[in-house]
Amino acid sequence: MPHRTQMQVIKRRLVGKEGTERIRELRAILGDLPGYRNGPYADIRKWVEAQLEQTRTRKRVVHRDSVSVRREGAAQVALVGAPNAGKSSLLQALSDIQIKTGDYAFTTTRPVPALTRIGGVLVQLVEIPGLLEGAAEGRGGARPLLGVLRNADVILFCHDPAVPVDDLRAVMHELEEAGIHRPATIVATKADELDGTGQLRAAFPDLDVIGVSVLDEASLELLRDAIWRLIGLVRVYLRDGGEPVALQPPVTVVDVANTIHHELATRCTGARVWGPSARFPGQRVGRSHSLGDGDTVEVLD
Ligand SMILES: Nc1nc2c(ncn2[C@@H]2O[C@H](COP(=O)(O)OP(=O)(O)OP(=O)(O)O)[C@@H](O)[C@H]2O)c(=O)[nH]1
Ligand SMILES: [Mg+2]
Repeated sequence: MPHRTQMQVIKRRLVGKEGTERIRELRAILGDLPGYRNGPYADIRKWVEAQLEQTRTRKRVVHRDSVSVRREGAAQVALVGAPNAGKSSLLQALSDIQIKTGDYAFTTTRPVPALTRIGGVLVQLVEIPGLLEGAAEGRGGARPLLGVLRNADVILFCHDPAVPVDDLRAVMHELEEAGIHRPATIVATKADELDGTGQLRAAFPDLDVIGVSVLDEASLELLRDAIWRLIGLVRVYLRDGGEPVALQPPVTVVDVANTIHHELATRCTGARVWGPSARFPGQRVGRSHSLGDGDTVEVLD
């Protein structure tokens, strides 16, 4: 095979391959090459070896930065705040799954995901370790955490009112520097010890503040409601049961039918509705009726 063609074949073998897969392919290519010390084949060998080195470096870099969290559920909520603010405790208290916090005690650079249900809809919570200081300038190895935050739909700023509000300001400042703006609420944690809502409202007049204690189930329920409002999706329950659907507003009867089956969306004539958007329980509405959060529908065809 002429060496030019050989080069094309090699490049084609590498298309779309990254990381371990690319390394494996490059090794195989090296094995296939004739072992001339000079001439075009020696040049090709040199090129492949350089590629191998580059790919290895790239793989290491990607690895170091990959603290990413696989998205699950209808939305992702990031819990940020200074160390000891009570983030892990909140995550535990809100999630269905028991997280072994001990497992993460010394891996503080890793975000911790947990799933919770809010009104039946799965929502992912992610604790961001309190290491954000200097993150925007890439200090403290916290830069990848900003990447995780960029993926989040909403942010809960967690703050222990027993410590100065400047700690929270510092965290907010990092997000500001990084250009990360998300719908957010401040959670004044450990409310059983100290009611910090007044102090925090005064310090951050633009944000909602909610006092929460992990010992007080009612406060956790209010927090769930607040999170759902921040997320801003519309939950619709189906009359015959099953998982509720969560959609970006505005949500019509057709949108809901579409989540069940495309055909149903085409042929549906309307729905019967119970809940916030219905004038009375079981109201008959048309295809383009705009549904509200918490509605229950029976799609008619
Ligand atoms: N009284 C009371 N203590 C709490 C509450 N929430 C958390 N704590 C305590 O606050 C301390 C810190 O809680 P964590 O949940 O570990 O805080 P964190 O923000 O995850 O801390 P780091 O992961 O170290 O950044 C622990 O000793 C908790 O028991 C609460 O609602 N009430
Ligand atoms: Mg923690």
